[in-house]
Amino acid sequence: MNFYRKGKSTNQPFALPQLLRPFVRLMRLLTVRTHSGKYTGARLVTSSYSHSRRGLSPKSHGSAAVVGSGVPNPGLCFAAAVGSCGPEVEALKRSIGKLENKLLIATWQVEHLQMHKYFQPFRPASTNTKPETGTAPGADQNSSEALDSSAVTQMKPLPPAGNLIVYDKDCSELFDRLKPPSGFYRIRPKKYQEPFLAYCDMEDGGGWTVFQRRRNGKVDFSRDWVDYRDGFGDFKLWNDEFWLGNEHIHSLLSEGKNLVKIDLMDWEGKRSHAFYENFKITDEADKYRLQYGLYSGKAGDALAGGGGMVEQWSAGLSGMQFSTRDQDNDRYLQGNCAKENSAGWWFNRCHAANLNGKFYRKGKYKGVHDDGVVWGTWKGLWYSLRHTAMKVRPVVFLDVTGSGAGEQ
Ligand SMILES: [Ca+2]
Repeated sequence: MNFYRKGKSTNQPFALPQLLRPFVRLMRLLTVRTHSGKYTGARLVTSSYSHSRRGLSPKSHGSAAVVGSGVPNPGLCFAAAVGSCGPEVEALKRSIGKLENKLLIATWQVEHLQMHKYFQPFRPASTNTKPETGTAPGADQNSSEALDSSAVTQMKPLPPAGNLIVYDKDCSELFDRLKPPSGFYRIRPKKYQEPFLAYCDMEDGGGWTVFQRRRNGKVDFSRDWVDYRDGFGDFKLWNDEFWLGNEHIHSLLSEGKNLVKIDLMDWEGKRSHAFYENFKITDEADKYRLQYGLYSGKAGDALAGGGGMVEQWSAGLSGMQFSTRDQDNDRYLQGNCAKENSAGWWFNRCHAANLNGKFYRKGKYKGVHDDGVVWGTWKGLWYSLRHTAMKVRPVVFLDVTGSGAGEQ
């Protein structure tokens, strides 16, 4: 085996990585302890091998202490006296343990940031809170209207996602605890789960965890199963579009007793909404099947498929599994609704509502399929909406704060 670099520095061994240094120190210490026969303190830790060999005594250690050319044998200490190698060995072991933990956390951080493409550096708090806190009570409607209507130009950075300690299982807990401005925050619906970033809508009564958002058509929603499962989009700016991910949505909604609000806006700035009680999706094994309770609101119950029995039979989404262009779990035998509609969604044969559809840059559209961002009971199947959001909050939260505040 060749442990030496090729090229000009062929006589130089590899430089040891920083993280291995404690191991090397440990090995040196063990060797020195064995050869000298007594613990002589920190001086020996920094000694070279040749230095420490001066203390060698065949009488005290026997021939086993010398290995061939005089290279120390680190195995001796482990074999003979691993428990009595002195407090510094224990200290080194502890520092190795700490370094391993640090490495683990850093690896997790990098993975998390990569997953959410969250490479925005830390911003001072003063630039983050003003847009929200400066809003007078009662003017929320206007400010959010203004924010929405200038969707393309609004590119303010959001509050930083905070440190690694995650206290809140969803945005409603965060709202109760801190009443922060709207933005992306880390939440953890289940204790055993890794935290993830979610957009918290702290207006409209506050405490909403947003799991779907369309704003400007920048993000392509025609994607594969894995993307819809894990989540995609941008998780950084006020108007970023995203799908939180079926796995996250499943854990977020799994306790039931929630209220999902669907916010809609057309290309003239008119808004509407729909509420669904006890919105849930099952796990991946069951293909994230959709279940929900009572509807209320102004936009119509498009998830039920529309008015008549026939429509409900073919377009009602209750009980439907999730489909993507690469996983056809719909009830349309002749084709793949997800492919036809450029979206991952809970398709039947196929739908009267599909908020993940193709983003048309005006309301009415024409096409082979009704593949726009559609809420059929409000604007019909051939009108593609400009803004949508699907967000959830516990039902109990509604009772406490009396919500509904922001609805028109
Ligand atoms: Ca099919």
